[in-house]
Amino acid sequence: MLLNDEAYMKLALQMAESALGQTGINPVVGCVLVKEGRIVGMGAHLKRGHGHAEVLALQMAGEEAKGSTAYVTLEPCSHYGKTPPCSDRLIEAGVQRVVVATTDPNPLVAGTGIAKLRAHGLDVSVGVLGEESTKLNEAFNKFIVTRMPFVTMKTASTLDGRIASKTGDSKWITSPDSRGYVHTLRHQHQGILVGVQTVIADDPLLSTRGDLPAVQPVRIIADSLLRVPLGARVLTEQDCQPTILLASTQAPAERRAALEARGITVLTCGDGPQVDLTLAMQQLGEREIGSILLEGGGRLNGAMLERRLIDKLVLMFAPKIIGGAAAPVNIHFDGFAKMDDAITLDRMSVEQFGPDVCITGYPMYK
Ligand code: AOF
Ligand code: ZN
Repeated sequence: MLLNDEAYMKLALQMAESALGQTGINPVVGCVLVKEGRIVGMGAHLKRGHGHAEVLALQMAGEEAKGSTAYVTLEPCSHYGKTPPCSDRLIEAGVQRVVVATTDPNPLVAGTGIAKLRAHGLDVSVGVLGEESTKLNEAFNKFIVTRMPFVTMKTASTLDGRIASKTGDSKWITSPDSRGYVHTLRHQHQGILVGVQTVIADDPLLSTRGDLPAVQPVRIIADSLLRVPLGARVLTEQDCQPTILLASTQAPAERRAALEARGITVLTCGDGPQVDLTLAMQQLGEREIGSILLEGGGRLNGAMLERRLIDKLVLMFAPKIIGGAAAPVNIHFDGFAKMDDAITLDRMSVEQFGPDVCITGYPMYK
């Protein structure tokens, strides 16, 4: 490892990244303490309510923290949350220099942690690998400011955008490698959202089933009229996470009562024939679901995109062409009249999983 600021920050970022998916609405944060060319402490925030990265690193360093440099992927906090302020702890421990990747957008912090450190004479540098840290906490960055969940839309389709054949056959479109990545994505989001039609058609379990155990997301179904079959696996197999249904006031009251009697949460999202998706996202945000993986079907994907509720797209394409005017597509909505009106992707990247291509990008709404 090169002995410079970026190398130590990279180490702190790696620790933070490894905790993605297990901190709930909290950010992932890593901290490395270095003194006279030796690493004397390391820490990562692993769970909401548990120790912050800096505190854990300081505990490891003990007396050696005095005179050290702290590399932290997020501005040390300055507020009393579930834990006391990290900036105070760094000051008390006698840390001399603090290198921060990025400021904390939490309105309770937002620069005050850095200001406090400087006011106490610590030398603070900000912006080392800042972009990397911001990307790692993209969900936290949105949620902490807007209280709306960060939504990633994931689709798996043929090259011609079909998510099933004209007869409804969909097993399987993408390769095991791609499906493995999807389980990682599920682990990294607090909730997983599908439309009721997907539940009726596929009876999915909506859990993470990768090679290793993982954190299970809350299962959310957009089901305006509460048509979900009572025998559906998302309702009967409750050993993963709870299931939340998003319904409208038009859903039959007795159906709702039957579901609630089984311990299923039903959120009322508007009075229309279809769920008010913006209201639904607000309500999920109020329940501290800060990140959601949207997994279809095509109509729900389209409706979420039209309402500008999608923050990120992960589009997987298998090298297959199935055709069929009746075959459902990955993103289904009325569409725009002009090419100029199209939603374009920002910061696009392309990866390959087995034979499949995976395009990731951020929609730019006009
Ligand atoms: C840090 N280091 O490791 C983390 C920080 O409820 P609490 O006490 O856990 O506080 C959560 C807030 O603290 C969170 O919204 C974010 O602003 C900051 N997270 N700060 O200095 C850490 N996890
Ligand atoms: Zn803190």
